[in-house]
Amino acid sequence: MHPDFPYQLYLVISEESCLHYPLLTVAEMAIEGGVDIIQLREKNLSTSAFIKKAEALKKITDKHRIPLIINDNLKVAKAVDSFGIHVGNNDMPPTEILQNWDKNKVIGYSIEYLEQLQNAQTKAANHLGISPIYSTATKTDTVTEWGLDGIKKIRSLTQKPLIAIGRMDADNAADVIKAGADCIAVVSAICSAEYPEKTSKKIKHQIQQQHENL
Ligand code: TZP
Ligand code: MG
Repeated sequence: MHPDFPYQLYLVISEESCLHYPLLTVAEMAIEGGVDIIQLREKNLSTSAFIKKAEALKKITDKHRIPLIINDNLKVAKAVDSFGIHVGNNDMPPTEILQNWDKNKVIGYSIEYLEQLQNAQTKAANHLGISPIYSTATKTDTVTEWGLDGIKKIRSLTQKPLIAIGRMDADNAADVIKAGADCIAVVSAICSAEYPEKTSKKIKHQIQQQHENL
């Protein structure tokens, strides 16, 4: 476990990705199964609807004492006083967030190109998403597939906490941790599962077992 990011299984959730139960139900089930940080990623909501959903989800994350991250909307993040925010390469840059939000807030930044590791945005971020490890139908506007070699490469170039995202599941989680990721972020494998709690438990078990082996 990375000392600056003590979370191993990161759920990235949207209403659209939840197939069998409403978002709040999936979130509760996933937490029961071992998810230890949650990001709300809603791409098609108005800011006011996004805030409403974030408020409802924050009640659950607060109850379970786990951090809530808001995807790509500083207004929403501020409105619900979330633990942090996650931004991509084409979103509000981390340097700007630093200037406009409390200094104790946590900023995640997605790495799509190796060159980003040298920029001021990576420096300003607290942790990095490696995006995507494998191509996925959940996000199609991506640049490359990092694969395990990409994780190893990025691991050799930065000490920051690394979160692997993109088609992560119980079958590939251990290899991704072994390659150098600190945490696994999941959308579909959990949100579209018939038993989100059971699936989360399985993935968490794979991650923990691999961390113990390292
Ligand atoms: N960023 C890179 S891949 C991705 C995001 C948000 C989606 C991952 O979704 P899934 O369903 O876990 O492959
Ligand atoms: Mg984005």
